[in-house]
Amino acid sequence: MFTEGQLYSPVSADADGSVQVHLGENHPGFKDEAYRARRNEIAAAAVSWSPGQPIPQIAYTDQENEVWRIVSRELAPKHERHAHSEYLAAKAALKLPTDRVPQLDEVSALIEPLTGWSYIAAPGLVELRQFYGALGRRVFHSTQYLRHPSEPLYTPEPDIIHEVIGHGNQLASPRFARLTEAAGQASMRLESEEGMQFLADVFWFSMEFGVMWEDGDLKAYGAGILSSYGEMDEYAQMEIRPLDLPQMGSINYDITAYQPVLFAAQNLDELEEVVGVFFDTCTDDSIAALRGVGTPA
Ligand code: TIH
Ligand code: FE2
Repeated sequence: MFTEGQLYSPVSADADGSVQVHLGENHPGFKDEAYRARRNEIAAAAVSWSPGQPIPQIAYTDQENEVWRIVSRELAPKHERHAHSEYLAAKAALKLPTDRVPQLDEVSALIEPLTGWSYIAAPGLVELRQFYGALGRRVFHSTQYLRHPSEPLYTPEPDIIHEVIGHGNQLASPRFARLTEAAGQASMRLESEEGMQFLADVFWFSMEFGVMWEDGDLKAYGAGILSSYGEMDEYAQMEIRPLDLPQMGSINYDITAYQPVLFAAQNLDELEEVVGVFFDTCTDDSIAALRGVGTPA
């Protein structure tokens, strides 16, 4: 469960159709009027979109494309050094543009032939059940805005760089795609809020912030590490624990800072055997047992 901060800035839509994104005081764009107006504009496109319509096209500005270029350029050598080979192979197969922000339907057209996933637009936070339910159908809800240009190396708030460079490259791997889909399908079996939260937390410490041993080195495969060139420099120095479902599903964490505790799989087979089998088989009852709150005998 996360105890500090909120992942996405809240979005509100008025009856007159105006959409507002409420950036917190600590957001680097809080005092930047032009950035705020742009966030409102991009959120409005997603708010007025509905399934079946063409994905909103965003005319990215030179400054936004520049942020994408800077982050792509900084991430490239760090991926080579620190990303797990499964992610690197998927990234090489996907071939995202590095010089400009892609449209979400372009991202879908690249991923679909590889693993069948597609991207749809989200204004910001998507309710847990809706987000995971879509994962179960191989659909990824993605924001379309970019992080503030003053802090390209890390943002606590997921942006299109995180969703596409982090998750998109990951979802281009059949094995990571399968794990993600299994998490989505698990959500449809769970009725309790506690079960749903536990699932989301196991997902956080695997597909978002997972690390894995490979040839004696600790590599990253989590999308949240792989979209931040700041966090890529730090993760290997954090406290590294072996995979442990009860811990992964219940420790408290702060989403606004580099993750100080990470869970490492021995290899991809172990990730599938522990986290994959959990996603494939979990029920409200099995999660209650993992949480140590099983029905008394
Ligand atoms: N911290 C990530 C980044 O800077 O790209 C974004 C996030 C991933 C998961 C939570 S926040
Ligand atoms: Fe994410």
